[in-house]
Amino acid sequence: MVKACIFDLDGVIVDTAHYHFLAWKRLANELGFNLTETDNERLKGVSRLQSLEIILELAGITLSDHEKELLANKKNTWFVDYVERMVPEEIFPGVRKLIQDLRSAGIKVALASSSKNAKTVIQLLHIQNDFDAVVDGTMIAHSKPDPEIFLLASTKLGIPPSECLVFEDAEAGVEAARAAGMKCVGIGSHDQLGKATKVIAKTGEFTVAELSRI
Ligand code: B16
Ligand code: MG
Repeated sequence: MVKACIFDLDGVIVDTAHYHFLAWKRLANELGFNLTETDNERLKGVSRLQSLEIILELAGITLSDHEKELLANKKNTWFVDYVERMVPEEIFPGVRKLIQDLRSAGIKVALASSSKNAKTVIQLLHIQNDFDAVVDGTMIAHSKPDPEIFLLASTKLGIPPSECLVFEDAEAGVEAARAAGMKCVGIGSHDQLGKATKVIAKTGEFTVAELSRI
C-alpha cells in the first residue's frame, strides 16, 4: 500500500534536465568535443562532480581537483543563468494537480533531487510549499544511484521505504529507488528505465487511482 510519493525534480516536475544538458554541452564544446543526447543520459541524476568526471572521461582529459572545481563552477553559473529565467508555467502539465490530488487523498509527498539548486528552482516555480519534505544535493553524501536520498526522504516523511513510490526520469534514479526498497514509476522510455515498476511517458499521466494498482 503506497502511503508516500517521492518526486525527482529535473525531468519529472520540470525540464531543468534540458538546461543541465545545454550547460554541459557548452562546457564540452570548450573542451573540444560534442556532447550527444545519448551520452547526456549518463549525466542524469548524478551529482555535478560525477557528471564532470563522465564529461572528462568522454573527452579523454585528466585534470587536477582544483581545475575540476573551476569547470564545475563554470557549468553551474551557466545552469543558474538559464534557471533564473524559469516561470511556474514551465511545470510539466498535470504535475501540480497530481501533487495536490495525492495530498488531498492523504498521501505524503516529498521532493528528492540530487541538485544543489533544487530549492532555488522550486521557489521560482512557486511550489516550495507543495511538499511535506524536501531533500536535495546539499543534504546527502552519495548521489543516485546510491539510495541515500530516497531513504532520507522516507525518514523525513516517517513512511517506511516499502510504502514509498518514487517518480524518476534517470536510470541512476530508478536504480537508487529500487536499492532503497521502493517502487518506482519511470518517466521516459522502457529501453532506458526498464528496472522501474512501471514506465509512463509523462508524469502528468499518472493518477491517484493508479496507486492501488501499482
Ligand atoms: P546541480 P535530479 C540532478 O537532479 C540532475 O538530474 C543531474 O543531471 C545533475 O547533475 C544533478 O541534479 C546535480 O545538479 O549541479 O544543480 O547540483 O534529477 O536528481 O532532480
Ligand atoms: Mg531527474
